[in-house]
Amino acid sequence: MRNQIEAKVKKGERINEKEALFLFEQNDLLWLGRLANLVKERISGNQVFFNINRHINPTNYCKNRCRFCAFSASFGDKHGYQLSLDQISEIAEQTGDIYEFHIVGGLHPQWDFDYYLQILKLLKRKKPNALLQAYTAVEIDHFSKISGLSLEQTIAELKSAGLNAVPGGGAEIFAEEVREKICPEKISAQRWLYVHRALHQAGLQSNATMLYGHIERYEHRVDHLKRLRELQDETKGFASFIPLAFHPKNTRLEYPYYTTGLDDLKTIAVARIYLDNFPHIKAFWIMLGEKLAQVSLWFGADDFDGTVEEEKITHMAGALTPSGLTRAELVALIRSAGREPVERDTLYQVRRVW
Ligand code: V47
Ligand code: SF4
Repeated sequence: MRNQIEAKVKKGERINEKEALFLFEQNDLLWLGRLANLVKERISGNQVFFNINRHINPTNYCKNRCRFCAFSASFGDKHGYQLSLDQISEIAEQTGDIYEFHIVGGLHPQWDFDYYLQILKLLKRKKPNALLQAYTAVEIDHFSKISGLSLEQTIAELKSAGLNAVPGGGAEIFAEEVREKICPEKISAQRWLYVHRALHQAGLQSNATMLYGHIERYEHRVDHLKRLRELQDETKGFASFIPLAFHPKNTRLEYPYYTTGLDDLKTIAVARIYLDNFPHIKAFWIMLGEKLAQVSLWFGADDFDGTVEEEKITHMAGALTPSGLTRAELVALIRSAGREPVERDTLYQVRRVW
C-alpha cells in the first residue's frame, strides 16, 4: 500500500479513502510529510500565505451549546456577552489597516437577522477596504430560519450587506454517530454541505474545517474529507481547508486531552494529500502553536491564517498561544521556517511578497 500511495502522489494521481485511512494509521511522519510537501510545493512552491485580519465575535450567547464549545453561553452565565453596534463600531475605529474582518458568533436567541446585517453594513462603512469573511453555514442556516427567507434570499441579503466570503466553521465531524454526541443541536452534515453549495452557486468563496482530536476515529475523518472533496469537485468554491485541533478546557466533552503534535502534523499532511482539489491548507497557528505551525509548513500547509488580533473561541477552551500576532511576527515566523511570506487578502489576492 505504501509504495502504491507514493507512486500515485508522485504521478499527481488521486488517492482513495482506503489509502487515506492507511496514511492516518502511519506513524512514519517524515515519509508522510515528504509526500504532503511534494503536493504543497506543486501547488504553491515555497510560498506561504498570510492575512492581515481581525476576528470579531459579536456574541457568545448561543442556542446550540455544542459540547466541545467553551466559548458559548446561555443567559445568566457569567461569561456571556453581546456587543452593541456602538461597541463594534469602536472596535472598527481602533483597528488599523487590515484586509479582513473575520466575524463568527453564537446563534443569539433574541437577535433578529437585521442585527447581523447591520454588523456587516457598519463594518463596511467604517472600513471599506476590509473584506468581510463572516458567519458560518450554521449561522446562515439560523438566519434563514429566523427571517423566514429562503436560503438563497438569505445569502442574497448577506451579499448586499457586504459579505465577501464565508469561513469554514461548523463542519466539526460530519459522521452522524459523532455529531449526535458532540453537537446534537447543530445542523446536519447534509445541511452544512447544502449551505456551502448554495454559497458557491451564489458566487461566494468559502472555507471548510474539521474539528479533530476528540471522540472521532480515523474513519470519521476520512469520511469527512471524502464529503468535502466530492462537493469541491462539483463547485470548486472552497479556497482552503483548516483542520481544527480540539481544545478540551472548560468544555463538556469527556475526552480530556489536547491533541498531540504527531496527530496535528499527520492531519495536515493527509488533508494535503487527499484533498487534491483544495487550493490551500491552513495552519491555524492559534490552535497549533507558532512553533508547530512553522513545522507544518513542511508537512503540507501553505497558509498561516493571519494576525487575528483577538481570539476567543480557542482561548476560552485553553489555548496557550497569544491572542494575536503582528505582521512582523508572522513574516519572521514564516521566513525563519525557510518559506517565502506572501501577504494575501480573503480572496487570496496577493498584496505583498516579502
Ligand atoms: O466551528 C469550537 C471550533 C470553529 C472548539 O475559515 C473549537 O478561515 C477547538 O471555524 N477546540 C470556529 N475548536 C473557528 C473556525 C475558523 C478558525 C480559523 C479560520 C477559519 C477560516 C475558521 O471553532 C467552530 C468549531 O469547529 N471550535 N470549540 C474547541 N474547544
Ligand atoms: Fe454555538 Fe458555534 Fe459554540 Fe456550537 S460551536 S455552541 S454553534 S458558538
